[in-house]
Amino acid sequence: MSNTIDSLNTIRINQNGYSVRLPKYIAVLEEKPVYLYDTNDNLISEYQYPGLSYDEASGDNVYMIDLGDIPVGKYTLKCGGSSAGITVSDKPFEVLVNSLIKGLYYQRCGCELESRHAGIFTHKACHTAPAAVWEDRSQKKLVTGGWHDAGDYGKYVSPGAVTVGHMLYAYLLFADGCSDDVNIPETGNGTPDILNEARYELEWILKMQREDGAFYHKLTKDHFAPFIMPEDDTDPEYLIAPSHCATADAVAVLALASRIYKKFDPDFSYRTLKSALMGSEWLVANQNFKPYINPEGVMTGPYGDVNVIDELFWACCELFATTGKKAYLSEAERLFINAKDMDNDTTGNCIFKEMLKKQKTAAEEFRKRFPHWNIPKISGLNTTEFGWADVSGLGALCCLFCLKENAGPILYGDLKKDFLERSEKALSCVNESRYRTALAVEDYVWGSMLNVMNKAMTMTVDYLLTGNEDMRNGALSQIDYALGLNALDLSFVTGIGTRSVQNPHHRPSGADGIKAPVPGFVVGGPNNKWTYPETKERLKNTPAAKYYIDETQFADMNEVAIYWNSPMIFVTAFFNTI
Ligand code: 9MR
Ligand code: ZN
Repeated sequence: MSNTIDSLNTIRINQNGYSVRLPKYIAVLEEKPVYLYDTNDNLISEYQYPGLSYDEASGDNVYMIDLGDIPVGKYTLKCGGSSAGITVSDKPFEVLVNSLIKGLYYQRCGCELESRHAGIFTHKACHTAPAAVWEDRSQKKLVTGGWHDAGDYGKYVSPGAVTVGHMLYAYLLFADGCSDDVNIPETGNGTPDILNEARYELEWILKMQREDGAFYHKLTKDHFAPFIMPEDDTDPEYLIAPSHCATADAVAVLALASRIYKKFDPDFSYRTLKSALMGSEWLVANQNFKPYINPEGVMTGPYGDVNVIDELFWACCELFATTGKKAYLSEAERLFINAKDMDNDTTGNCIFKEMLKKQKTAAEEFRKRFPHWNIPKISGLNTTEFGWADVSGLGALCCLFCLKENAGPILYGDLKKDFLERSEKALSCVNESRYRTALAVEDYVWGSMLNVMNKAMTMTVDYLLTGNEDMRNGALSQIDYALGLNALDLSFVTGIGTRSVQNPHHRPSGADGIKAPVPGFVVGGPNNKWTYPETKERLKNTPAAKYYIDETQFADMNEVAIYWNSPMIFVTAFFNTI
């Protein structure tokens, strides 16, 4: 046995259920028709067998159909010896948005999780001691709060900023889809809960700023904790090295926050803007860019990023949107243009000219030092990327939905064209997969779910711009994938679905003595690219889409992370408005 979760069921469904108003895709792995029955065992429909096709990523032979119009209710699908219960409902996405936001609440650090909010998943206040500055241990600062990043207890500025970015744009674009009451301590305070939860992280990001305006890259111990509860993890924590990428990400998200929170709390809005401006001044005055690498002796997540141009771009877009100062817009334009041709010095009068030069040198140096990282050459900003390393897409959202025509012909017209070209690629990826999964065979990396949700965000945005329903349905298929319509017959979201991940790499889930994992977490998903040797040993030549083990120790596939939850919040909030 190579994989502990091989499924014999030949019908694959969205285990959370289908919307009455949207396509209802299922996948079938048998050369037989499918029958739909109601709860009284009456046959409702028969779906012809259309022929199987070979799915390269999974090695499965499969066919997919849309069940079409079905009234709200519960049904059973049958095919050969397999059966699967499905639900069709009016609002299947609400529970998803809520539990994914609540998942972030469960990551809160520095406070107690009380049973009235956390149910059985309580813990005492954790990581409450002052942290020492790594380079000078005599300097200490109290920097509590924020979310634990993932299965570990580290807290990192860039991943946090990106996660909040997804949530704030979800609110900005789909306020009605961000259902409100998720039962967190702030519930009922007049601010929507998605913003309450995001603010918990923003308050921490504010504390990560040094007096000179720079932001520390991260706040972690020098090693990962064992599988203990967070309050038992009492070894010293450190404020580790300020970085350019962390600073630019913080500037961007704080500038964005300043606009969004203004009507709820003008003081907070002012604080975030002030901090963003201080950060941007530091960036202008300190252009000696060096990609972050862990200092000697630090073993926690690196989140190293060789390119800072996308972070600068996002920051300039948000600063312009918030302050209206033309200089930020011109700089964002120059960055957008220069990214198309980094080899020739088109930087002209760029404010960040020096920083871009340093980035070029650093990229060359890192390509030599770490050839296995496969650092690609920049050929234009990747306007459809929304991950922790490439944030160009967040800048694109600012241009497309906040600035619009005010962004001018380059950052509105050209950027939109670029975005729409890239989203066509996302859709063709969906159409090439027999499971309609937006991953090419080589895309099953550590955190493949980020690739899936990135593409889902991209197609959602394309639909908002064009009204193309193929794009909307492409995005929908990625939600289906995450919830069980996949080669593993497994929901990758804890607590959701009839066959969901049980043993995520998540310290509280492993240490709390409760059998069920903490609910509302998206795991990284199949990964046959950057795997542990023990994983290779177990899975050998298993196809990419099945390269997955639901066991705690396999962080390379089964870890959770805040920035895998948040793009799914964005997409499910959108579908919750339909
Ligand atoms: O999400 C990160 C992924 O893209 C990297 O390939 C991987 C290995 O460096 O690290 C992931 O991030 C982890 C971070 O370094 C530490 N906290 C847990 C994160 C999720 O696995
Ligand atoms: Zn903590």
